[in-house]
Amino acid sequence: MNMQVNENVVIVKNKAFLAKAEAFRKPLLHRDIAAKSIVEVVADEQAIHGWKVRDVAPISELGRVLLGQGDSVILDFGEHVVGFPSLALVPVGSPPDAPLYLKFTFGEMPVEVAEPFTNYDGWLSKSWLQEEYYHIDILPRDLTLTRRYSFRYLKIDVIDSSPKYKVALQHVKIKTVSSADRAMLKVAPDTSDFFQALDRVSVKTLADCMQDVFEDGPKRDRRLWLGDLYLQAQTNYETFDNRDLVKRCLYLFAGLTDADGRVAANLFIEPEPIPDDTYLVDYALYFATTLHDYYEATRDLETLTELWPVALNQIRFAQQLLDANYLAVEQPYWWAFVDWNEALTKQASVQGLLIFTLKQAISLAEILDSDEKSWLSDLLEKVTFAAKKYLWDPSQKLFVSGPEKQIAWHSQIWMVMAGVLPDEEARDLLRRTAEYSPEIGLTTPFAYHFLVAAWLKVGDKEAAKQVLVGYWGDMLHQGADTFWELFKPDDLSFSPYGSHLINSYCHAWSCTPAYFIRKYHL
Ligand code: RAM
Repeated sequence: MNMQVNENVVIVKNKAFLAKAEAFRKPLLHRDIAAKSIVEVVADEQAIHGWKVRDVAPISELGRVLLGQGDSVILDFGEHVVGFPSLALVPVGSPPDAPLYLKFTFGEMPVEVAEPFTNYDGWLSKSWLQEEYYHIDILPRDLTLTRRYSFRYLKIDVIDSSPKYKVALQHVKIKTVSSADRAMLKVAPDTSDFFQALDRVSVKTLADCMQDVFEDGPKRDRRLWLGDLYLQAQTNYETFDNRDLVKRCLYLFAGLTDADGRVAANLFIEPEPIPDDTYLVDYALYFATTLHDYYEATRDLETLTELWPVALNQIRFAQQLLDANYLAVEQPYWWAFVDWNEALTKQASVQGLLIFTLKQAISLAEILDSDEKSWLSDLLEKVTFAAKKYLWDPSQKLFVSGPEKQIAWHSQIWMVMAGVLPDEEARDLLRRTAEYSPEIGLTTPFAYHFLVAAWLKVGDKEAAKQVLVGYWGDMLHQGADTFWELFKPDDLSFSPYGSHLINSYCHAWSCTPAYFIRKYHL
């Protein structure tokens, strides 16, 4: 053990765990993908963010496109890619008498290559916006970009050459990186064409987020978040089944807890794994649920035994946030995630997730024949009683949350996931909620995932399918070739960060249709 003090938190490094995580680090796999076509982005009110892409010429024409001062070209790679782009630059005209000054702009979505990033006024750092300026002193030149980019569209602007020469581009391609091995991809089930398309895009989303760890998004934040990991791992078992990567991620979190044993909500991976100083109780509980699923998928008793105390500490963390009545207490700081909805009161969701987690922990305690089982069972009884007594509104027949007794979709979903009502009543609850249509609704695929899971839990496959078709299918209709971080069908520019330019459009927590379709044979 080794104690390291971050600005706000003491980190307890478990070197043995970190060494295990390192041992499961594998070299990334590569593919070379060439740009597919020359395109333009045109304004279109019907298209998402107001821009659509139109083919201009096949890529074979690229060598004939001469670019001088102020000229630009947009290339479409035909699919979402993550990796290191390269190209050859050839001068045409007089000998180059001045450096070539280029700008590269990368877009997962058309809007990113259509609108200047100088328009960006969100609150996340603009350094996430993918653009790069290059001075090239010597031509011709084979240029490989040194940063990793995540995109489908690449815009190249010639800011300046000189009046005496222009430049032609050749061999524009990318060396992709991923830890998803396509050869290991399990065969997709025999299902409708539409569900196969959903599955394909989900698998692609997951593959592009599978890097040295399960990243949340290869464009942004490019790091390991526990909530995302929970859903990625589930989808991974049904698709690439890269168990070592899940194991690596679990050991990374377990190797970097704080002095109370809490796992951070996310980890930075380079130059070495570093926990962020953000502790979210729901994300901490997902450590236990991810471990539960990992054991279910692998029966790896050694890992379960080693990481079990870490999982228990996350339950203790949640327990500390309960009041005398065993109710989760809303905190005045960012204490739980649940969804990007500022108006959401998270009490009932966290209460439900704690119950859900306790049930899984008890099943693990049984496997391990652990003495902690009686403590966990006692806690389960108390938090379940509290949920039914204080959070159930018998007049409205809905669960309420927080001091204002807020009615949110999330609270109903999490109480269903918790199984506090018998299945039939839980199904009625979901139907009633759909009719009631709470003002506090879901904003992310992360939250919608649990809606689908809740419908499946109460045995309503049709309703689950409708969410997949209506929500993820809507993204598909809007042109998604990987699923997005944020999607509000009634507000297509929605972003919790103040600008949709910074949203991630290939986001881990959105990859779960493949999980549902494959696991539940939808
Ligand atoms: C954002 C990312 C990430 C998520 C956190 C809570 O930064 O979308 O995936 O887990 O929020």
